[in-house]
Amino acid sequence: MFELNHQGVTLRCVQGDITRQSDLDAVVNAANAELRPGGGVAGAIHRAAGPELDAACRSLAPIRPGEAVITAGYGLPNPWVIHCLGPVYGVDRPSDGLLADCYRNAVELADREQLQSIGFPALSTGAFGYPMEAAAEVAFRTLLGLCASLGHVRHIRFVLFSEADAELHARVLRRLGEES
Ligand code: AR6
Repeated sequence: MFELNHQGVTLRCVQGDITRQSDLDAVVNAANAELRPGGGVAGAIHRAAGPELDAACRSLAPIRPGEAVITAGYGLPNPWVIHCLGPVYGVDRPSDGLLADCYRNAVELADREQLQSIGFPALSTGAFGYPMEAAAEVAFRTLLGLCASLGHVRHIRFVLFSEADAELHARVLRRLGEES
């Protein structure tokens, strides 16, 4: 676990499962364009949330790379889910700009909804093939740059599936935090 406080916002990296973060107002889904259950994070979120989530998603789909939409959490322990479509690395271009859009749009949507806490998986780093360290740099640069403008969001948690990914994120966050 690593935590950094930046302009009144706490950024934290933990190893864990995004569907088991019961103290967060919202978790982010690494969605597909149709917002359907799939593999990885999307499969886990839809399994935990139940069929009501799939039904709620139909009227919101399709979404474009970089876009974020919000639904209730249904069977999840969180009241809200923010669904983001990350870029397929090297195919949806510019991949870094579209990945930054995901983080910006998700956290600004949470802020508009007056949510205080949000949890992210490492968007695009599974089926969509984005290299983990480069993705972490984009994520943290984007979020650190937004902290000063957030009125409600106070806690941003990165939930990484493996200990190695959590350590990598902690290292990148520490470095970028020192630079900013
Ligand atoms: N909690 C936290 N992290 C997880 C979990 C979990 N339960 N499960 C996987 N990860 P991915 P993408 C990590 O593939 O690359 C889906 O099929 C995983 O190790 O879920 O944005 C959708 O339907 C990886 O580091 O998302 C889309 O079609 C990261 O979460 C497509 O995959 C993201 O992996 C989206 O691909």
